[in-house]
Amino acid sequence: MLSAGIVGLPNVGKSTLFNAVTRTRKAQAANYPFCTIDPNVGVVTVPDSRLDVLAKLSHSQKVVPAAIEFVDIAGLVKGASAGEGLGNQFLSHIREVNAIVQVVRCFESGDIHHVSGTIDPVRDIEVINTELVLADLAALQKRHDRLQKEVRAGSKTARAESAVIDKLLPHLDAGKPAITAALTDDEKAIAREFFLLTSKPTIFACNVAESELANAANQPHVRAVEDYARTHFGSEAVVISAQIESELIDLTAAEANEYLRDLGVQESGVGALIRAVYHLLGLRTYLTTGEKETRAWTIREGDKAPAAAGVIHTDFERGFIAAEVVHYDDLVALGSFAKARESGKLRIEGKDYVVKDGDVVEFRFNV
Ligand SMILES: Nc1nc2c(ncn2[C@@H]2O[C@H](COP(=O)(O)OP(=O)(O)OP(=O)(O)O)[C@@H](O)[C@H]2O)c(=O)[nH]1
Ligand SMILES: [Mg+2]
Repeated sequence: MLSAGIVGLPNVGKSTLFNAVTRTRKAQAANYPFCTIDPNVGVVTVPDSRLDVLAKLSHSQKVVPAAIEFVDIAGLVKGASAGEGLGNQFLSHIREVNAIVQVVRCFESGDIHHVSGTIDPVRDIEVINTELVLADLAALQKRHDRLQKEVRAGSKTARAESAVIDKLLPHLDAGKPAITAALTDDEKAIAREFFLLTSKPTIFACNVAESELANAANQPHVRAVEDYARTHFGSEAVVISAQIESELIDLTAAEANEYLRDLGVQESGVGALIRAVYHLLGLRTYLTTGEKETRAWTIREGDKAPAAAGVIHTDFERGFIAAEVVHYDDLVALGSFAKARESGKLRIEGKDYVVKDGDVVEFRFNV
């Protein structure tokens, strides 16, 4: 299962957010830095309103949503790449995840200690990024030095690797994450093998005060983080109040909605965060539906029908014949499979078909 790591300075609300996202109290959240040492891991289902609609249409007995893993990682501080504050050990936990959710403190509170004393989200992001970049620089430099003997001996692969490193080093030296380096697809494939911390897709979670949640889009700290995410990472920021979200855990859905309405908020931010991470990981959902169950299956963007079938069972991929496909929007608009078939929206697709997010699929296979 693909995973997202929750990363940030100490005491910014990472464990609080982890508990909210996983709807548990598994992670200890407390008002002191380095409360978390060992990572907390939890599986999170991806909210998808399409599932209940399909389940109703098919009279399904159960619904199975998609899932991803969240990992709550210890706080990083300045100097982590050089081993400060258990730095190297924490960095290795980040290395194992597929994407990063960087939690940035945007809430003012005299009670909650901030390791740098003041609220300045962009400074905080730069502290974290500097450590990740420095760790990558050290790893690349070491790899570069190690490769030179093979390069001199005429190894083609060593030369290709070394050339990619030569491109990455000045980029990282300028403080930029590896993910924004201009590399060709071939170079990217080589760079993937370096397992760099800054090559992981990253989004930023602005942890705002509960009083600011309703009007967060205009909050200057949030604007600054959004701007930074766009210009430095080509990515986005989501707004969340970890504190409120963690208080919703014990409420029923109706109670939670009422509580949020009182705060002037439409929807809990956790659902939006989970969906954003799912997309950030390059994941897409196709659906199956029947009397037994309605289910979301996770594929990667660009996967073809046989690979998508293989997610259900390897036999489905090996014996793949065809896929009967109708898009969710068409199926719901028309109201039934029979109508979808009549109107030609239910098609038979072959092995080169690229499965789309929201396709409702039935596979034909032979084993
Ligand atoms: N007022 C307020 N307090 C918060 C918010 N989010 C977290 N806190 C508090 O901040 C403190 C630190 O929260 P944690 O979730 O433990 O922070 P962390 O980032 O996991 O900290 P480390 O594991 O030490 O790196 C706790 O006392 C939380 O209750 C928030 O949105 N508003
Ligand atoms: Mg923590």
